Amino acid sequence: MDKKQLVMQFQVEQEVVSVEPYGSGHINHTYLAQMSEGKKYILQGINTTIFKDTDQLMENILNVTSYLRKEIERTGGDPKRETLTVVLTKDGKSYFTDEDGGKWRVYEFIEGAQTFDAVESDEDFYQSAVAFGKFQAMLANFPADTLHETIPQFHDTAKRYRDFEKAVEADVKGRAAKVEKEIAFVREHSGEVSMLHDMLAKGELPLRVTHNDTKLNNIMIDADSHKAICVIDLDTVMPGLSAHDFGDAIRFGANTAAEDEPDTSKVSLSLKLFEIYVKGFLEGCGGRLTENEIKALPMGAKMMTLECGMRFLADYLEGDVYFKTSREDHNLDRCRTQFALVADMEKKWQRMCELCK
Ligand code: ADP
Ligand code: GN1
Ligand code: MG
Repeated sequence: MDKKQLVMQFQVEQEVVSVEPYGSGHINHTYLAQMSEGKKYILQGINTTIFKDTDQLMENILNVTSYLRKEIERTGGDPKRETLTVVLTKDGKSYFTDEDGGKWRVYEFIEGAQTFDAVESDEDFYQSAVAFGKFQAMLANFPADTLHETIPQFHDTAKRYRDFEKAVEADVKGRAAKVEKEIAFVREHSGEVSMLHDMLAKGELPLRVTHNDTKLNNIMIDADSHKAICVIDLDTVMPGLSAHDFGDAIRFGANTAAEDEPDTSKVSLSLKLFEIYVKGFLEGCGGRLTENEIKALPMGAKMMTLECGMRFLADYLEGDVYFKTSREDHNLDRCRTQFALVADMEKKWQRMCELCK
């Protein structure tokens, strides 16, 4: 079905004029729909290879956004701009299934705000930290047992490591020989992959409702006030660790190079941005984090970076089937930046820990 027709399956206002690819997410297929009198919508083709149960996925998103909407109203905010609004289909469903089985959803477009693929100002990064911290704080009393696990063991780094080893073993594309150095790097770190989950198992870290994909382009920054107004990409909101939300944001935002920079000499951890994010995140969490959680923040940054690197490398070995790629060796470049960042974090480890005190 043509994209314009898809948009018209939903309870939209005005006639659709154009539908164009939009954004730089790695997972879903995102389009901007322009309507006849200026209104806009986001149309998304849901990646059903990754999110296998669309009913459960959309139930999570409806539950989380309606909970947030009430919290935002209660505290005097504007729920139309501060959380995602799902537009239902004409027959009242949260998504539409096309004739090929493709699943589509529509969101209200958040006007006057934008996402960034790199930090352009310290203040914006600080604001994004406050907003992700606040997101977690707002969901502190959300009934976690009503959430479906949209991707099982999403940030179970030890499981990611086992999956990685399976990909090396299978070597379906015959690429393993080319990446011996990277494989060795992962193996050198295998002793650390279960540290945070072990702390969770021992009751040293609490399980919270977390976002789990806190990269900078999953937050909308207001064009006028430069405040981070809305956390988006809610597909992976699940019970998780605060250190992971903190860490994934550092992995992406406090790297001095892009996630897919081919020249790894440009990669390093900006301690300045790290410090800014610590401050903003703790402020946003509003004093909720325990002493152990604060101590675990540097480990969260390192593990999210290592885990993401392993995932990129496993995907490279499996033939680039998970993350969207737009050039040859794209996943390999991505994995190399992540490992260079882990190595730089190790050099700066003491300072990172001091900054979290
Ligand atoms: P993915 O899971 O593929 O990362 P996202 O949900 O993050 O998909 O969407 C991709 C991009 O589309 C975002 O980074 C953002 O720029 C844009 N976007 C998504 N939802 C909205 C929205 N409701 N309003 C405005 N822009 C949006
Ligand atoms: C994916 O959807 P997107 O592009 O925001 C991925 C994250 C990775 C990230 C790496 C559901 O995030 O886990 O950290 O790419 N999301 C999923 O850039 O796997
Ligand atoms: Mg995204």
